[in-house]
Amino acid sequence: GSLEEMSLPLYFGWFLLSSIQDKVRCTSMDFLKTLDTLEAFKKHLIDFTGKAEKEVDLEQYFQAKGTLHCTTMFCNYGKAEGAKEYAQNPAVKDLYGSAFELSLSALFVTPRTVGARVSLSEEQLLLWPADAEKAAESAPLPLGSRAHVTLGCAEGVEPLQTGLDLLEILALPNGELIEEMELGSLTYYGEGRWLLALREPICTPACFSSFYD
Ligand code: ACK
Repeated sequence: GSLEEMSLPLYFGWFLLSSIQDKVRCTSMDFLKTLDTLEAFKKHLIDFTGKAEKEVDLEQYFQAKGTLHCTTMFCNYGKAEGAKEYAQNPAVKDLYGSAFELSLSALFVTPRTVGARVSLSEEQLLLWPADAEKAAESAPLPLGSRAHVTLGCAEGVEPLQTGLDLLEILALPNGELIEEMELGSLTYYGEGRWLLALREPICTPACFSSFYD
């Protein structure tokens, strides 16, 4: 009935501890600041601006989107396909409210979004919907490939885009290794798509819970 549907959240996910959120935001800002100054980035500026001569301030270009989290299942209060089944999954019920440690293994930037890739453990994959990667237009990607934390979106872009951008990057066979930075190795995938594989993944405590607007 409709009352039952109402009790489903907007989404389920892991919510980063607030003290770590600041650390992650700082790391991402540092990365954007550095990327902005690289000659290799300037060479491809047109991907972001549409004009070769125009400058871009990446820190201003992206807007933060609420509390940092990694969405497992977007339920849209029960309107999304499979929402009810997900909420009834025994793993979801058992692990609801539990603490986890998430591993952020890469940062990525496109003209639309900036995000962190999340590498899920076997246990965390129990909470991952089987069809999350179906949105990829490429050949199927491994379960959990889409897992991410949205760090910011360009004007007019919805956070839904971040996971799609990540899938798009992961589906590309080979990027161009640009340089070894302090944080890790930076690869360019064309069309303004950049990925920094972190030398040391950022480990962050996170609570598996849900969000109602
Ligand atoms: O950054 P995100 O993972 O992308 O977190 C937000 C959250 O749900 C609330 O909007 C994500 N989201 C929105 N729509 C969808 C969708 N259709 N499929 C998967 N995730 C979605 C969004």
